[in-house]
Amino acid sequence: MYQLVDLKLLSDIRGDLLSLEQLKNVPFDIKRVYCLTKLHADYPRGFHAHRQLQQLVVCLSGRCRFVLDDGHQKQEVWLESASQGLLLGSHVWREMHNFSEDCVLMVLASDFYDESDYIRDYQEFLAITDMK
Ligand code: T46
Repeated sequence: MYQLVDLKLLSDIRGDLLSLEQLKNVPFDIKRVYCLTKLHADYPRGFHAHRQLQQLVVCLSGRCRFVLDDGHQKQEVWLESASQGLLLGSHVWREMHNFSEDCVLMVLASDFYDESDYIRDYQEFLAITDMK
């Protein structure tokens, strides 16, 4: 349903440097990068799946909890380090909860933004995963 990818931080006394390269430590061509900032614990996000999109989510600062669902089972993952990326493929319902005040998420995506790739209705998601 998901994979946690180890990402090497180049750390020294000056801080940490994280380098992400397509088809090296990111297993797809990167067409888009977006960031989620100024997040709030009271306002969970996500609540959708994607038909095709692959994404790698990196928590650059703070922490948050992902609830992932493949239509058959749910799993929970905390992201709290830039040294681990959460790899999400298609047909995984995702919810993001419990953002810390300093949480910053960076997401690398395999395609451009396309609203028609989203499944935002949970019943539709269940019907699609049931047919798979
Ligand atoms: C995902 C999770 C982890 C754009 O116009 N361009 C973009 O690249 C994105 C990502 C979103 N949008 C628009 C679509 C909505 O009108 O921005 C608005 C907020 O997006 P959304 O409600 O989908 O945001 P999240 O945080 O619930 O979900 C986002 C991604 O959309 C989604 O692909 O997997 O982060």
